[in-house]
Amino acid sequence: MIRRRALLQRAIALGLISPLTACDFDDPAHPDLADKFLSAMSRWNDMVQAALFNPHTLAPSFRPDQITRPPRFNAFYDISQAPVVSPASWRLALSGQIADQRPWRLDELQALPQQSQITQLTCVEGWRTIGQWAGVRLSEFLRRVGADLTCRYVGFHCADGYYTSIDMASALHPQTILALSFLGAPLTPPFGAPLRLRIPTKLGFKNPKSLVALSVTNIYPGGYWEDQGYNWFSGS
Ligand SMILES: Nc1nc2c(c(=O)[nH]1)N[C@H]1C(S)=C(S)[C@@H](COP(=O)(O)O)O[C@H]1N2
Ligand SMILES: [Mo]
Repeated sequence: MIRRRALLQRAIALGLISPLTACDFDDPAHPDLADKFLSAMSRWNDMVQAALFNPHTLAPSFRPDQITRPPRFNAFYDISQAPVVSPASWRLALSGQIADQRPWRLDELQALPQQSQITQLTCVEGWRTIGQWAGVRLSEFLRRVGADLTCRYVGFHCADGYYTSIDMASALHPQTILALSFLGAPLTPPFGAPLRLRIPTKLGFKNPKSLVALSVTNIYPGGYWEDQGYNWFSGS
C-alpha cells in the first residue's frame, strides 16, 4: 500500500493526474484515464508480486478426504459447450524460444515421470475446490524440449480458444504441472482433457484446460481474462 501511495503521489507530482478526486476518474473529457491508470497499477502490481514470489514456497496440500466432490466446473461458457478433443490425434504444439519444437503426443507425456498433488483451485469468483491432479512437472518438460529458461513468459493456448500466460519463475515452480489426470483417472473433457496446466500458486483462470499449444517468449502474451483487466500475475 505504501508503494502504491508513493506511485500515486509521483503520478500527481508529474501532473499525470490532477487534481485527484474520485470524480476526475470519470471525467468525460478523459474517458480512458481511469482505465489507463488502473491497468498501469495492475502492471505495477505484477512487478511487486513477481518480486515477492518465493520459488521454494509450496502451496498447501490436502488429505484425500478433503477433496471436493463432485468437482466444480468453470469456463467462459456452459459445461455442455466444453470442447471434446480426440486423444489419438491430439498434439501439443511448441513455439517460441524452444530448441526442439516437435509436437508432443499424449502417450509421450504419459511416459514421463508423473507428479501427483492434492491442492486447492481458487477462482476469482470467490469459490475454491480441492482436487487431485497428476502429470508432468512443467520445469521438467521445459528442460526436456530445450526451452530458454531465461525467457520471461510461458504462454498457453486451448482447444476452446482460451489462452493465458505465466512468468517463468512460476512455470519452474515444483508444483506447476502439465496435468494428465484427475482423481487417478484421465482428465475428462470439461475439466481439461487431455492436458491442462495445474498451477496451485495462482488463481483458477491461470490454469488453462485442454491445452493445444505452448510457447516460451519474451513478448507479453496476455490472456483471455487478463486482456479484459484481470491482474496478470494473480499468484502468490
Ligand atoms: N480452456 C479453458 N481453460 C480454463 C477456463 C476456460 O474458460 N477455458 N477457465 C479458467 C477458470 S476461470 C477457472 S476457475 C478454471 C476452472 O477449472 P475447473 O473447471 O477444473 O474447476 O479453469 C480455467 N481454465
Ligand atoms: Mo475462475
